[in-house]
Amino acid sequence: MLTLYYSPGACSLASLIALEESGLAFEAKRVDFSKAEQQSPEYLRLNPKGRVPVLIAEKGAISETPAILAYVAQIAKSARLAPLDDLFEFALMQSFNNYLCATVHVNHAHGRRGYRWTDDEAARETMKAKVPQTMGESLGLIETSMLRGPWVMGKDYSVADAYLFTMFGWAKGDGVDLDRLPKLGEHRARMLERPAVQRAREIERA
Ligand SMILES: N[C@@H](CCC(=O)N[C@@H](CS)C(=O)NCC(=O)O)C(=O)O
Repeated sequence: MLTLYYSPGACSLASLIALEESGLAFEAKRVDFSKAEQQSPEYLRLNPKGRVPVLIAEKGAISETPAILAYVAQIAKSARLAPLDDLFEFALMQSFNNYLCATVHVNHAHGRRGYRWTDDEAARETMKAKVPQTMGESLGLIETSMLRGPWVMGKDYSVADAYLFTMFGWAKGDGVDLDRLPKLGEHRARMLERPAVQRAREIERA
């Protein structure tokens, strides 16, 4: 049995959606950030990074969203959550997911988690003020050059869609002008129609 540790509103939503899409049996365990549970000794034993998500699989723990998404897609082959038969297309999906992980997510974190990079309060405010621009630019690049449509990889849905949905869900709160991202808005609407997405959001709300 797989166990996913998640926190509502966090990037772990992408992994929750992927697991719901996969049809695999899994348990979702909530990590309460308001109680700093991600820093508890029990949680740090599972994921010493002190972050969500972490997926506990038979052989051990997997952290980092792109790794979890690729693993889920690979072990649930029949759910067709990645272009598993085409190594080049798979690499492109990984390229997309890593852009979300290493650039888009980091842009977002500069707004709420600036203390990771500086102790200087004024510098943190400057970083925060930059978020609408950096998030707007990176999502703008996805809108114009990376999202093939209707899904990220073209006609076939993949775990990259779950990840994009999660990151785009932060855009409004980050002060991004959503009117400039119509394709992403349509992608979000398509995602919201998927039963797996609805179930994952219910888990977050419960
Ligand atoms: N690169 C990691 C980032 C994980 C991450 O930063 N998760 C955030 C939530 S979106 C977290 O756990 N934050 C808790 C904290 O900073 O204490 C991934 O993609 O999984």
